[in-house]
Amino acid sequence: MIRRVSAAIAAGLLVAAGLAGCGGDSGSGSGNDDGKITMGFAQVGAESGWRTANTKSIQESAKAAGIELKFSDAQQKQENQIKAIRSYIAQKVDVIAFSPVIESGWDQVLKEAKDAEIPVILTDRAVDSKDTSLYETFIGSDFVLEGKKAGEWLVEDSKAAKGPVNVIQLEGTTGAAPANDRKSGFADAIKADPKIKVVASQDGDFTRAKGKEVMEALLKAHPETNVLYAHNDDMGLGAIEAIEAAGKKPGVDIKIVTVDAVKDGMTALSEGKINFIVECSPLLGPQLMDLAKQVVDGKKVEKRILTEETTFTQEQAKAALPERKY
Ligand code: GZL
Repeated sequence: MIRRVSAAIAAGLLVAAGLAGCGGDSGSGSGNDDGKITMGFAQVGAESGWRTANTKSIQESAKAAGIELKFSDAQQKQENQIKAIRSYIAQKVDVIAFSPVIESGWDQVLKEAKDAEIPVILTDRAVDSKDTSLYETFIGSDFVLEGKKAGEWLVEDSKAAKGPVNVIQLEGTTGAAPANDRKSGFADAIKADPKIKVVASQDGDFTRAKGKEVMEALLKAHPETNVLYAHNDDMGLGAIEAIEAAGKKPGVDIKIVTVDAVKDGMTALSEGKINFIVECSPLLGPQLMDLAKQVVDGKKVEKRILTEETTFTQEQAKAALPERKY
């Protein structure tokens, strides 16, 4: 059964649980002597505005929940995440959480955590392990749906187009769940209109710098391009620099659709340099801490917890920006 919980509701739950829990112990969980839960979190890196906001949400929520957080930044390298998880096992933390930089290669270290009887929570990105007993739950977005939303917008927007709609796709990190799934969701959606064709698709590693570099090269090779689909705002923002350097108007000569809806992306959308953004919420901290308390107390939780998210047009971005937390 999939549970959909908005970050706001979970935050409320968390405060209530925190207040109820302070003074008392954390239940039958294996918390420290003082009943405080220790969490080891192995973060992907700091590659994008989304990741920075995600890290902030996790760190602030741990503090609010009275959970002691051990945190590591893997600079987008799987071997660093595996090292961090092993060190958390050695330190006998109560719970491990991480966002797998890529989907494969986790079974061995997850078995080591299971053998050490330390529950694992996946956040943000998924793993392709067949053995789902290796983790308690996966909390994060439906990336296929995000790609589908981006594709459906382009199909709608291309209805009036007379000629071909030639798309450059800037993919996220090769092997990462959001890259795989945003690509497949988009590809399925654009089948609805044969005018739409992906003329080039390349890994931009979810960063602005790489997005700009790849877009410069692809624009030279594909001058017929009139749409960019970037798997995150940061690559889209890097690509905007390349588009402008090529003397073209982003949002007009080349329409742009991205995923995330971080502040810089939403600002570009409000200025008409991006045309549509599919939201991917980084605010997973409150739900994560709520789940950590439950799994440490030995409670069963849903295997898949989806985060609620929406989409933004230019007008919606203008309205949302003043309140945007990240
Ligand atoms: C998606 C997350 C992705 C973001 C990127 O949940 O894993 O990684 O879309 C980030 O901005 O780098």
